[in-house]
Amino acid sequence: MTAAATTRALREGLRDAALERLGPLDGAGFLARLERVGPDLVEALTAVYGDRTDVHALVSAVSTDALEAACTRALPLRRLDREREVDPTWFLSEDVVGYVAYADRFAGDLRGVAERLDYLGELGVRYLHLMPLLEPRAGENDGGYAVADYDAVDPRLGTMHDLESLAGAAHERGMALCVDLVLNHTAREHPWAQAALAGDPTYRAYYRFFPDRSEPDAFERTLPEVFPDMAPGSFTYLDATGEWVWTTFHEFQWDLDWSNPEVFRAMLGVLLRLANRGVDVVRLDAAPFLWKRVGTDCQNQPEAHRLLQALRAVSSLAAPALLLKAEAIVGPDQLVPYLGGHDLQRPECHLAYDNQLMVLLWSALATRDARLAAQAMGRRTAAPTGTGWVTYVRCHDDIGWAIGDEDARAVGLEPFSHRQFLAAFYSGRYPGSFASGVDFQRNPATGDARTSGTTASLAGLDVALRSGTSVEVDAALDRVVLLYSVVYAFGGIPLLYMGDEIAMRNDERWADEPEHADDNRWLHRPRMDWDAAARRSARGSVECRVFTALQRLGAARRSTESLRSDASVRVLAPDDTRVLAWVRHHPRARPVLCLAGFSDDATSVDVGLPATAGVHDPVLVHSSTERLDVHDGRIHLPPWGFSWVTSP
Ligand code: OTU
Repeated sequence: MTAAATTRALREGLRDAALERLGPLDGAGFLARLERVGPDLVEALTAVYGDRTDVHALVSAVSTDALEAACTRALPLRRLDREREVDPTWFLSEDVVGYVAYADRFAGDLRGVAERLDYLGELGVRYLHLMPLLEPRAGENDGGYAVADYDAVDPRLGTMHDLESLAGAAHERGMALCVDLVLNHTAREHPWAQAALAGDPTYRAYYRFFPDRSEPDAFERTLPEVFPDMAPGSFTYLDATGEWVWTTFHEFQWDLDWSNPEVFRAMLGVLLRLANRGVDVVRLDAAPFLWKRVGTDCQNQPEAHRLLQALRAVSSLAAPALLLKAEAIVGPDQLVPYLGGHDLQRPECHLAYDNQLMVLLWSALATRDARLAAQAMGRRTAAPTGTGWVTYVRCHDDIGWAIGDEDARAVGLEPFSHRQFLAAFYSGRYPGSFASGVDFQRNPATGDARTSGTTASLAGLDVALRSGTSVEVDAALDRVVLLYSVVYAFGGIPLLYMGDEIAMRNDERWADEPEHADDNRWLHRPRMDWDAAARRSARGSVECRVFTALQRLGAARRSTESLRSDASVRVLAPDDTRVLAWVRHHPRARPVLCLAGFSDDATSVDVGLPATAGVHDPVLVHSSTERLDVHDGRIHLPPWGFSWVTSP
């Protein structure tokens, strides 16, 4: 049967139930969506499971799951479904700014977060990502990425009811809630894993067990190690059964076997239940790792994309308001496919992390040279229509120095030594560095090192406060704001990482908690300093300067349609190599030229540059000085300054 014929049969099969249970309007909507996404679903599941299961039965089972989920969806969420079907690019609007926080570290628990929504409102936040909040295993849990129960909230944070109330309170303010879904692995304490350990064949088939080292050895010949230092290897020996189990990350995080269609269905259930609690965006953790293939690095395999396409099809059937966000920290050519930009052009995730921009900005900051960023961002394929990036300066993870070899060579850098330089610079080892981060997971075998540290500390605030000169403090704060200016204007939902808005520095006491002691990423996961936050209204304070600057960036973005996340971006080549220049354009609005000066000194570009980007007689949108400084035929930026201009 063709995918279209299978879809027709499905539609006929579900017709009466949909109309009766959802009512004539929502029922018709469901059937219309089924008609639209059905072929994608059938093709994706056939590609993955066609040779091991009856795909027709599988598709029919998951469509029935979707109908069940649609029927139990609360009225306010069904209303959101309708609104977002009318305005499917709502999340790409110029007024969407994101904020990322651990619920406990930000506000104690979920109720505490609900009480802090006004604070987020001051920053214009319309998208709140709370770090993993489902019930983790006891003890060490990788910051919540080792889930023991997907249907319960971590009791230290509250209950499912609190999560629903928080989502409701957020929606009342036009704010969307993003929650993590850890779908590559479960905690070994999860009931599925426990049943597998006890020998239950159904659940043994949820994971990947090996009787000896032969297959693990074969895989490890091409598998990179994610945590070479704290969790070497990708397999863990089980004393209880004398077997090996696949554990890409820690030994307590067991990789699910997505080649088993039951795993797909079980995780789909988790996804749909989260959507029905009121979650708007699901962050799909470690998405590249879902499919394993011997002889490869077991990331970005075609089947991993097909699985995401299938999840997208079913979720848009059951809960059309829901967005999927890929967490794929991979190279530039592997990244765009997570947004559906591949030869198939199938809907996949709505959002993906722009880790490229993040890494390139830190590189420009260290080298005082924007050419590498321009080279790499300039050749990247655009995000497909209806999708977008989340752009960010820092997140809860380390920075992996993912500079492409080709891009480095194109601007005359030796790739390996440039990555080494960046790790050395940001750990403060490099002479003259302003940064004070630390190495994360130095790998003696490959020489690779990644970096931990907060935005402010990596941008030089600790060093500046220690040396005590106000010029250096100014420079550090200017660097923080400069990085955020790019993230607010380059294209994508800008994400503010908790504490950055008040320039919080490294948490020097990160190792005090024994279960964090071997993971220095906790250096940049501080507890919110509300005393410091209170100084955001004290003029001249560090907190006030950064907080106010971010408010202004948000306000300028909100008033500029060409800064929408789905407006096009074109990178330019200004005559000053320290300046990153790009133009944003939306067919309904005037183009905006953005400049970011990566230098301790003033920089400038030829006054003719705006015209080459379609911006004539430029007027100011926003800049670090709130002025447009044009003289002697050049547009001038102060040290670490930025400027956004448009046509009158
Ligand atoms: C993610 O990161 C989370 O962000 C981490 O905090 C978790 O420890 C990890 O998953 C395991 O759940 O390799 O170095 O391409 O880069 O999934 C962090 C995606 C990681 C990976 C990413 C992973």
